[in-house]
Amino acid sequence: MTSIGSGKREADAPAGGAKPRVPPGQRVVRNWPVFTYGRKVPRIDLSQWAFSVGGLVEEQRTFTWEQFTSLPQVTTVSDIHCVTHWSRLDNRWEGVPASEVVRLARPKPEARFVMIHCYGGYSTNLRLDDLLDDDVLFALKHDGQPLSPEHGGPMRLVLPKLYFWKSAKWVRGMVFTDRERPGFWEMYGYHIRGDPWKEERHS
Ligand SMILES: Nc1nc2c(c(=O)[nH]1)N[C@H]1C(S)=C(S)[C@@H](COP(=O)(O)O)O[C@H]1N2
Ligand SMILES: [Mo]
Repeated sequence: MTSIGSGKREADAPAGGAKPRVPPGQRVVRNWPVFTYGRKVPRIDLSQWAFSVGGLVEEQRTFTWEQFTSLPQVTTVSDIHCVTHWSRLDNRWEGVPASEVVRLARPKPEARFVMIHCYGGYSTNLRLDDLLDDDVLFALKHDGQPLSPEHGGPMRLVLPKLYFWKSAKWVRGMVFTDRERPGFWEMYGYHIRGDPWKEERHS
């Protein structure tokens, strides 16, 4: 699992073959860049906001903002690794564990993949087992503040183990499938999985 509760350390590779803190080809930044394809920030009124879960599940559901924010929440601390070579360490996230949403949806046995859909049209594909890691959450807050609109507010996915393009902003839906289809960046040549430790940048 990726650095839940990890302390502050320098980016250098420790001696003796232990895993370095930062994946190959990454540079640590202190600020938090905004990366949005097309630069348009969707504005979603909370009274209109909805998150729907469908596809190969036993329980198709649509959560209103009140319903979603009433689900159990957790706090995690994890690192961001963007495929454009910047990393931001020790981000404190609060939100609903992805595993909780999956548990409520009860995927069918053949559902091994998920497509995440966003307000504004973005999408990204994931393996269900990657979504189920216990540091993966649908985040509502970052470093103690509600997520700002440009960083995906009111709610975004955070999946620290993969490059940050997988951490979809302004999530509005999740569809379970039995076959893997490419999402937005994956169709334009980004890697189908995107593990930063293996430098899975392009396909
Ligand atoms: N909906 C949506 N989610 C998105 C993107 C996007 O353009 N639209 N960009 C992705 C990319 S490429 C990155 S690096 C991160 C950037 O998140 P940030 O702007 O909060 O740093 O969001 C990811 N999630
Ligand atoms: Mo990115």
